Amino acid sequence: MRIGIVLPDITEGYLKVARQIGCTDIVTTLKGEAGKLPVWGYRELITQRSRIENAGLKWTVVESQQPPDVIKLGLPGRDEAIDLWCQSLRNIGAAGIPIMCYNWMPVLSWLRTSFTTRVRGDALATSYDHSLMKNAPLTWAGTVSEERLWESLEYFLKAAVPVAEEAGVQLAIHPDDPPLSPIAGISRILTNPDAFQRVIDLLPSPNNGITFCQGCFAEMGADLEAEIARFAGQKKLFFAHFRNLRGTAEHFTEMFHDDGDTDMYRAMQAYYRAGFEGPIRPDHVPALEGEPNDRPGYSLWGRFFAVGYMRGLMEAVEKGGFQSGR
Ligand SMILES: [Mn+2]
Repeated sequence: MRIGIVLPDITEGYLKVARQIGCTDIVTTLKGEAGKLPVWGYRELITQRSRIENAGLKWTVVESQQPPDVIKLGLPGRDEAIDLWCQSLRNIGAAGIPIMCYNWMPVLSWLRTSFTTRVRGDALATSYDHSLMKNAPLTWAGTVSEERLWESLEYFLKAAVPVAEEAGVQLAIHPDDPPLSPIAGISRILTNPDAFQRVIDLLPSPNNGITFCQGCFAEMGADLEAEIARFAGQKKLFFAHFRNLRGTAEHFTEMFHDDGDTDMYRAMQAYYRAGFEGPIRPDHVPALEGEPNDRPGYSLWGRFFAVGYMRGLMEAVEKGGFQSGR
């Protein structure tokens, strides 16, 4: 298993720090929105890859190179947008970056109702309270049904998966966060473990798989160990987000990694047992005292703490022994 990290920027200094705390992989994107002009250029990708590799790290995952809403909502113009997105995908593959993490949440993306919820020591965490979204007005997209989103996803996969196969890129779909449907009139479809099986079965391919966002699966109330085994067992778990929280999909707070409802040791054990060897990164973390909370969930010190905790868990699992399912 490889520990990846999202950095505030791909600078020499941040790359050094990533190595110093024991990360091996970088999860990042390029500037600009995918599926729109300009397409991500091959040379731009290569120079960024070189910058990361020259610092002793590996660029394993592109996240989030989102298909734009015109694709997710199936609006006129989606064919052109898919063509552009696939051009970027080809360049990503040609540049040797193996995994692309994307989601199917149009308009709202990941959603919280607070970025200032107090957790341990008054660190600032993100939280979601569905009761606060009950009166949310419709967005510009109006009402969007689940059927429409399944149709648009299938349409997209039929175009993108063959390109991904040719380009040698694994497409890893991320769950809806929170996994509730609808919110503000917009349905969500990746809200339970079986929905991921449906995506996998829609277009069976070694390049069509999932991002196992442990936080979202926990919000779903899923049996994490069973689901890790289920998807890793099919070789469809390409990338993992390691996250802890307290509560349910309707009302939860994102906690420090060692302070939530999930037994993180058992979760880590499950990845090992399933033979997962891909990249795993700490997901949302609280902002600590003394650092800005301008990118909620992505503050730096909280992530450093999470990486140290993950390395501790990995050492514990490795030394404690585990039964490999391989
Ligand atoms: Mn996630």
